[in-house]
Amino acid sequence: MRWVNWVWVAVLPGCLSEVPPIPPGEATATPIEITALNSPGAVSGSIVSLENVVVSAFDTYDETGEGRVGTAYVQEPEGGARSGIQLFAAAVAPAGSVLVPGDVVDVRGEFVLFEGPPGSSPFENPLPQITFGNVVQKVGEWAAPEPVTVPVAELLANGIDYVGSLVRVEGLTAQTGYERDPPRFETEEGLVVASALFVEPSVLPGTRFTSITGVFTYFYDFQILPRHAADLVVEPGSPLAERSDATCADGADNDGNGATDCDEPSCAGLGGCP
Ligand SMILES: [Ca+2]
Ligand SMILES: [Ca+2]
Repeated sequence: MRWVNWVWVAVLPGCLSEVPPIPPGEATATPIEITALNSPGAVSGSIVSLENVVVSAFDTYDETGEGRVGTAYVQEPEGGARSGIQLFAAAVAPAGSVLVPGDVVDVRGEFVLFEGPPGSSPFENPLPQITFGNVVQKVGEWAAPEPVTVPVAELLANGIDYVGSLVRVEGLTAQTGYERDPPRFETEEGLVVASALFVEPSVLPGTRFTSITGVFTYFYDFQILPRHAADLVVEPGSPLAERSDATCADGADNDGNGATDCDEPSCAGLGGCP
């Protein structure tokens, strides 16, 4: 019933909230599955289309101040290994639309195995993506994708199988803080947590996480990209600075110094504090 979706989009310009929900992965024959693009034999440079794939993340966070926004991450509704791919410089229609997790989209564009920035060392693991010139059309809304829980050892050993997918990793401890520069932190377990989509500056060396959820990707090393504060589940009692909207409004004395939220000098202007 694909035409129904297009009719709705056509008659409701600017009213995306009224796009009726459709079950992702169900409506029409799919020209290609993302799992096929993540399998050996996928041909870099081919023009592909995806139908009824689900948005897991959309980058609106400029971590370097250089305009690094606009990449969308989509996956097959069932999720899991090899189910996701990134849409570099996503050209979302209608122009200027912001995608959110759970948006259902059709995509047409050039599939490439990106081998690294021009003039730089080539990637050890070419990164599958749909690149410049893609067209991303929102066709519906569905539940936000659920992450697949993957042991950190499996992620580090077979990371390429999870690139583009929404994953959840349990039992991690920060080895460094989570800052803008460099835009990442590293864990004692060897996983890089990068701040391409979001930063939580209250992470400290020694902060323990019950779990971290995010899109998995590769840029010279494998990285998980949390999307918002809820993707970082901090183990109760673990050290955390109070210097973010989340930690300045949680009612907790996160760093144990006797000052809570707006009583903390470092919370000025954060989390609703004056
Ligand atoms: Ca607090
Ligand atoms: Ca405190």
